[in-house]
Amino acid sequence: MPIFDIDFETMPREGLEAIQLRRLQTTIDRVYATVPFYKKSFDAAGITPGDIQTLDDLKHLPFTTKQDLRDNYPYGMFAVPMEQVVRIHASSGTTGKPTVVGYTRRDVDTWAKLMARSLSAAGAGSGDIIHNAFGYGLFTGGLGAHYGAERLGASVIPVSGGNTKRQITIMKDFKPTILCGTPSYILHLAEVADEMGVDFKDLSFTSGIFGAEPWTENMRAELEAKLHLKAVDIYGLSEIIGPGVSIECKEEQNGLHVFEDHFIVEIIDPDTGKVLPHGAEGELVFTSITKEAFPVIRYRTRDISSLNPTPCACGRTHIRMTKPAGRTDDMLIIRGVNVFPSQIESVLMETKKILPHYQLEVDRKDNLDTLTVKVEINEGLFSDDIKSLQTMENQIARDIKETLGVSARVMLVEPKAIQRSQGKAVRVIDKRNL
Ligand code: DLL
Repeated sequence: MPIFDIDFETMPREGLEAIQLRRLQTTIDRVYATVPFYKKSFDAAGITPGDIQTLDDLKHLPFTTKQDLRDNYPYGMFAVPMEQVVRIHASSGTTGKPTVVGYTRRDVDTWAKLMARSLSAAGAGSGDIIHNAFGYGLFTGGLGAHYGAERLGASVIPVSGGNTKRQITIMKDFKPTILCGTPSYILHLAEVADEMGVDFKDLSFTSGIFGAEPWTENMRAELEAKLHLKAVDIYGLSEIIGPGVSIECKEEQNGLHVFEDHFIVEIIDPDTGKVLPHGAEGELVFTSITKEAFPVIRYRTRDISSLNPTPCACGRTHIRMTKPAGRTDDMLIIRGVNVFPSQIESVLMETKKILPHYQLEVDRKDNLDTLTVKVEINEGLFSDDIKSLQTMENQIARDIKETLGVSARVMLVEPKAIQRSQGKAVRVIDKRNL
């Protein structure tokens, strides 16, 4: 399959690392001179820009955290004057203030190129019509994919999220070939298509580019079967650039290539901050090495993944990160057992009779955390007698216990009982602090 930026994406590691070092050093010099936060944090760590002589020296630099960005809200981390900033986005900010990020004209251009690479990795080319159901607005998904599609020369339909019935009509009439959106919203699209009597088999999609939230291999299988397309995972975050940090290639669908000529990726132990070797699971940390307005040094994402340096069938030499299982702050600790919502999703999706719409409720009773898993079942089953529903609930609870070691109460609910998302799904309701 053609590679959009063939010279950079398939560059031998030695050349790639030489570029990384040069770009890293330039970025470090620049942030030290222009962003008071970095000058202060490097000084406090006793490091000067001149100390960064090799890529390995990166590990001596202090981390940047979400809290640091909040402390400098809204523009304190910008490395250029506002006159050079042409775009502002913000992260969803589920807790506290959102993180505000800025782009210069060159940053927007870099981002468009990285998203063109991403779409191309998913099999898209200039002849494709891209149905972009990522939300437009402060969220980076919509505009990120939009600019990438235009850069690729494809035709983009800027539908955004919501207005779901109309989206189905557009899919039928405009014949888009590539579908972009969050997996939970795409699942909802599939559900509405079903209700409208539209079969994806009769639509024109070949690839789906899904991301912005964790989703499991089981969910991939379900979406691919329902939508008759190949689904690839796309990952990114506002603080680094938005979508376009990494993506799976359609050939392998196995790990997301990080665009390493623009971002240096590390995996660290979230407790000690120590850099972990390839293959080990830990927290993703990124350093942007080409950003002008909002460069970040060793930004702690709180996302859990691991790195795989083995060569890929697609020809790209950029390292692959495994599908993120979730965020450290989304991890539930139920009676001492750690569990990510996506692990529960995996177990649920093994049960054929239930629908992949679910929500987890965490509460505290008698000083112990409790977990309730609400999951929808299909119409036919819901009219079954109470006893057989209870049997099924118990069976799923047993499966969860056996697979994850966590005790949960399972509640089967009727179709549509769980609110549908237009963007990122709300998977966990935490009632402990209400
Ligand atoms: O979600 C950017 C994006 C848009 C990525 C469209 C992919 C597609 P934020 O709103 O800042 O940016 O949220 C970033 O979402 O730290 C992860 O926790 C999560 N996330 C993003 N992509 C994935 C993914 C966009 N593929 C946060 N798998 C990140 C798992 C993901 N989690």
